[in-house]
Amino acid sequence: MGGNVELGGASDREALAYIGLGANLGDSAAVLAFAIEAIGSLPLTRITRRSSVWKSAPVDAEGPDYLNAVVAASTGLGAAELLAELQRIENRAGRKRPYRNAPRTLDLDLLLFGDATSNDPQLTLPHPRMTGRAFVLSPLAEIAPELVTPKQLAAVAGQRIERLVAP
Ligand code: PH2
Ligand code: MG
Ligand code: MG
Repeated sequence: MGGNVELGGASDREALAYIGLGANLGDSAAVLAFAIEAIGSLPLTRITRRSSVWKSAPVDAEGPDYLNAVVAASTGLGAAELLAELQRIENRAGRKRPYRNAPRTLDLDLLLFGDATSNDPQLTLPHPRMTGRAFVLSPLAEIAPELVTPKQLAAVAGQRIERLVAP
């Protein structure tokens, strides 16, 4: 009973997970709404906070502007289970993976899972690229300002992003 948050299986403890959402193919606003609903409907899981929808220029990627958001979810799932569920939701949204950073109907990235750290290439925690990206930091700062420093935000100030829709 108790102990640290498990990366593997469901535990008797809840973890607060932060999930980054991105989409730039098809009806991205509708897909983000679908994804937030689907995350909140996962077993043992509820959404505790959701950011606005932000529009951002592609970073290290091609195609149309992205819509991005971040949600916080309290979950009794383990990190690996949650990741598998997020990939199932991506697939339900028609996600294809023709090449790295290809335009996508839906991308769900596990950014943080409590205070867990992991070097597993399938699930690195915290997410290794989250701090370099305004499309993660701006919505994250909206719902968890204590997790983002002014210095981190200043470092990505050159990346074009605009807040679109209040939560
Ligand atoms: N996701 C990427 C690569 N580049 N750029 C923006 N603006 N938003 C994203 O969600 C995004 C990206 C890889 O997952
Ligand atoms: Mg991503
Ligand atoms: Mg991803």
